[in-house]
Amino acid sequence: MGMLIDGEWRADVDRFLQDGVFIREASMLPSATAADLAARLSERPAPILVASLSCPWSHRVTLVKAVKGLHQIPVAIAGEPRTEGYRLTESGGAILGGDGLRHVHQLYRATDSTYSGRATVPLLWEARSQSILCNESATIARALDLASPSWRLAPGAQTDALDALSARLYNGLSNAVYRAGFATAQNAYDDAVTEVFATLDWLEDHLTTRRCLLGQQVSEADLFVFATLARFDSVYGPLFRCTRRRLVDYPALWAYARDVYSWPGVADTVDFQANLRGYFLNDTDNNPHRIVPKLPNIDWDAPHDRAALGPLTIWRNGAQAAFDEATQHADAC
Ligand SMILES: N[C@@H](CCC(=O)N[C@@H](CS)C(=O)NCC(=O)O)C(=O)O
Repeated sequence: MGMLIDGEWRADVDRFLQDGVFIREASMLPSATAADLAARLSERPAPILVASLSCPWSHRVTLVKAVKGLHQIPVAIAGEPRTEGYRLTESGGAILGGDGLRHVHQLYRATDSTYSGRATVPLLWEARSQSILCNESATIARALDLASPSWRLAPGAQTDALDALSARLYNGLSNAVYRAGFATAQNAYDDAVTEVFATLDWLEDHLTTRRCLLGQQVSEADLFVFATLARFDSVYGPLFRCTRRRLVDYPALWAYARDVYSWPGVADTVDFQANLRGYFLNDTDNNPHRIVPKLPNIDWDAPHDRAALGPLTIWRNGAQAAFDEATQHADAC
């Protein structure tokens, strides 16, 4: 793994575990607010999003960007092989324009020459100031939503409800799969995996009668949970031992995941092979020989048959409006 200590890359410092339980470090860089970031996103040149194809926190942000049609925000991809943490792909380094930019940790050091902490993605990079504006996916996602104002994935009136839902799904599912996968003690694994499946059972129940997490309304919560569901059967089952059931064994949840997958822009953000490689080639604690498994065919394009639960809606100008499934709701930002 490795991380930065006083601005120096230290390969010998590993992920943080306490009594066999994996603890994800909170984003350590100071961040502008989502509203300030949204204003910066309308400047030209726009800040650059640095994201990894396999990382679910990056995926949350690229999903919001795609569904809101924010094509003008450039993306630099950080990907495999992971030497000194996330490495920038050649095209990613070129987009960032820095000669000799190879690693994400260099962006952190440029921002704060004495930074101590993990060099995580996603992040928003501002070329003019040569600094990271934000390294927290939830804030970046809200900023992108605000930057494209004609409709909202996280309307102001619903942010408290969405924050509570996000916290529940983060603790019980999206981060709990990592607690299962990175556990180094049986009881830590048992606790995590119990939470994962209790949360999936709750989602199955909730989504049996609702098209989306907020009823019929498309929201950021659907995109956030989708980033985890899209990795469940290929990665979190086989690699992180979340094996009690598969996503495809949950009729409503699996159909819901395919419904979200069919929304405009979503499929283009998903790279199933990059997900597999990103985890199986780099998590050498769980997969020391770096063998990438062959998986059964999973048909994400199968009809989801969820229209009977009602038409999808969006939050536009303080009211529900139809989500035209064939059109991107793009804004020029
Ligand atoms: N709070 C961050 C967490 C992001 C995060 O943990 N990203 C992982 C990739 S999936 C990462 O960059 N890990 C590298 C490391 O921890 O060294 C967010 O949601 O933006």
